[in-house]
Amino acid sequence: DTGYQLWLNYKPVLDTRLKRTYVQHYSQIRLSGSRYDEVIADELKRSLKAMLTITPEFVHNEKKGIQMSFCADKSLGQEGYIIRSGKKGITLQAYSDAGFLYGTFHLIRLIQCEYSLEHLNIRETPALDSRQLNHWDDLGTIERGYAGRSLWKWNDLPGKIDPRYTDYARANASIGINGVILNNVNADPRFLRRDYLEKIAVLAQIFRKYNIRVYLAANFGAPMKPSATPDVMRQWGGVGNLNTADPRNPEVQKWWKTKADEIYSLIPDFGGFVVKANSEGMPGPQDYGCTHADGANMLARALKPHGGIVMWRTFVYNPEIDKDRIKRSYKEFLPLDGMFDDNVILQTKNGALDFQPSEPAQPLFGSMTRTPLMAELQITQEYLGHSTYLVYLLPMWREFLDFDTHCKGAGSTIAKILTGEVIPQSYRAIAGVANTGDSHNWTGHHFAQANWFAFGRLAWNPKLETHKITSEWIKSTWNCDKQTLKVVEQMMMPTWKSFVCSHAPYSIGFTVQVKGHYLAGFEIRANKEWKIDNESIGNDRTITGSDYVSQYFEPNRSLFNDINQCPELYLLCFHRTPWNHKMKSGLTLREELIANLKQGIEQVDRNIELWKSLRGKIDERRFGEVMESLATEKKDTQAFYDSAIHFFNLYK
Ligand code: BDP
Repeated sequence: DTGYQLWLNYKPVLDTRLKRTYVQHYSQIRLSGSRYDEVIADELKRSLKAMLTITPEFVHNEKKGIQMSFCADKSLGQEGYIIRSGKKGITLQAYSDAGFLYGTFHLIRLIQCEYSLEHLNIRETPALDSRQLNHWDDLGTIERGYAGRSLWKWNDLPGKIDPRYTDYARANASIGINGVILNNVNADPRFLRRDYLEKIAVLAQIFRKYNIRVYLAANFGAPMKPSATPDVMRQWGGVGNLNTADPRNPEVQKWWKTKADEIYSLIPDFGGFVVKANSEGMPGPQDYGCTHADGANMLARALKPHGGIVMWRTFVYNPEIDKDRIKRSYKEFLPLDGMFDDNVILQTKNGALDFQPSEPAQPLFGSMTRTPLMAELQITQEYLGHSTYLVYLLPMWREFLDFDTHCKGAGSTIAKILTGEVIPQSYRAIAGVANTGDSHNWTGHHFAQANWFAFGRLAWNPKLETHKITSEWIKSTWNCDKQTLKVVEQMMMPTWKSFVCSHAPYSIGFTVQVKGHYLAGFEIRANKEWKIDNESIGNDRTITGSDYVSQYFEPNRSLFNDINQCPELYLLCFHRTPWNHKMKSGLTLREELIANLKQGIEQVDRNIELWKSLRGKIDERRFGEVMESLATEKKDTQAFYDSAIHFFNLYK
């Protein structure tokens, strides 16, 4: 077993009683006549053959087995479905075509997870409309990608089609992902060139079969001719013929309009653009004295006639805005609230710093009330051990989604903000920076597949229980054996916390080397990005410090401001804390921090033992590969620990 099948690793059902019931129900299937019938039938044939050794019969009128049909329940929307079981069999109903696609994967999951078919009464609608994977792919390589090269074979497209594109789409559809941004936010303008658009159209055609829309990251400087492009874009050059990308310039506006028309002529359901502008050297409207809103609106107007959207990123940290980097994005974007066109949505990272192992939630969530905000999470483990470490990210995302902003009183969690329950959202969306590549198992580490899976399931339903997501991943990826389930879950669940404790404790900020973001870089980061000396450690962001706390609503502001009430997970983000500060554990900060640094090593040691206990229960290849990853993780985590201990011991 190579891991290529991901969680669509259809295995024979071993329990004979269960198998009999499944066979009874799944042998005859009446399709609904939806646009997705072909892929639905394909997936059912493939999965039922592998799991039940049957080939289902697709019938027309029979009233037994599985019956799929349209229903009049409008509240199911574009993608929702109902599954019920009764005496006559199982019904799958939907109001719109895509409901059958997602409902089918649910039906398959019932078998994969060996659920009972009795009294099924399932009603599912996605809490977020747009659930996207952001690929940070360049033309071949992947920025912050740790699982090989890009999945998109640009040299082969449009003529030669890798079967992997379909498998990628199947995997995504099975967890509810319905949007794919094909390229890096540090966008190479060439993706907007005709020859690339033709290649992209082929991918769009494959993905469309699985209800997945294609989007592109657009470079704001694209309309310029190569000789006119500013220094920051020298590495690429524009792909247009203009001397400027000024959003007020009619020629520029026309260029984008024509480009949008061209894209839609090739890809009628194109989703839109994601844009990283005036951030880390990328060109943007501020180069011409215009605001982010001016820039976003100009692009939005080009897409508007076609129904496309602009996802404008808020990841900016212009040093002129504030001395404290963490405050800059909020300060730049909040004054623009209400100035964006109605097809612009701001894409905001979970934290205000940058995808750190732990961070308090970005205070823009809840603060922007007249502009839709979508969350950007990072599935690829840029700051969390790349694809070497086993770190399960679901607990981290849970922490973020459950973060109570208090923007409209207690219970104004980020999850509820995203779903529009707190502030109306005209677009409800979430994106995850993909961790895929062309390695045989897609994600490098077999366990990193779980992060892709969990992201999709969470995007569909941010309230879905952690244990449910985790156990379903384990059962459908590995097997349904009780011990496997228990042991694998035991391995996964503590890893985020142990990683935080051992690599970036109490939300201190960056701790890794500037290049690579993997090896320890305490010396380089400390004093430049955070403070440490013999008395104390951490950043003073209280009211008397940088006053970052004031970007939060009460009571968070006061809680975070008070060293004795601030959640310890965020302590060093908000407080310059004396080493002898008493922690809840009764230990001093120094004692606890030092003791906790060992958690990484202890966790990997425990995981090695736990994994060994599964020998024989897991196929040999994956067993061995995970063992190898754990061994490397052990070595690297030890090296990290040695650097950390050495560093912290300099201050006492
Ligand atoms: C940082 C990454 C960098 C990305 C940037 C972004 O190191 O590769 O380009 O975020 O999100 O975390 O724009």
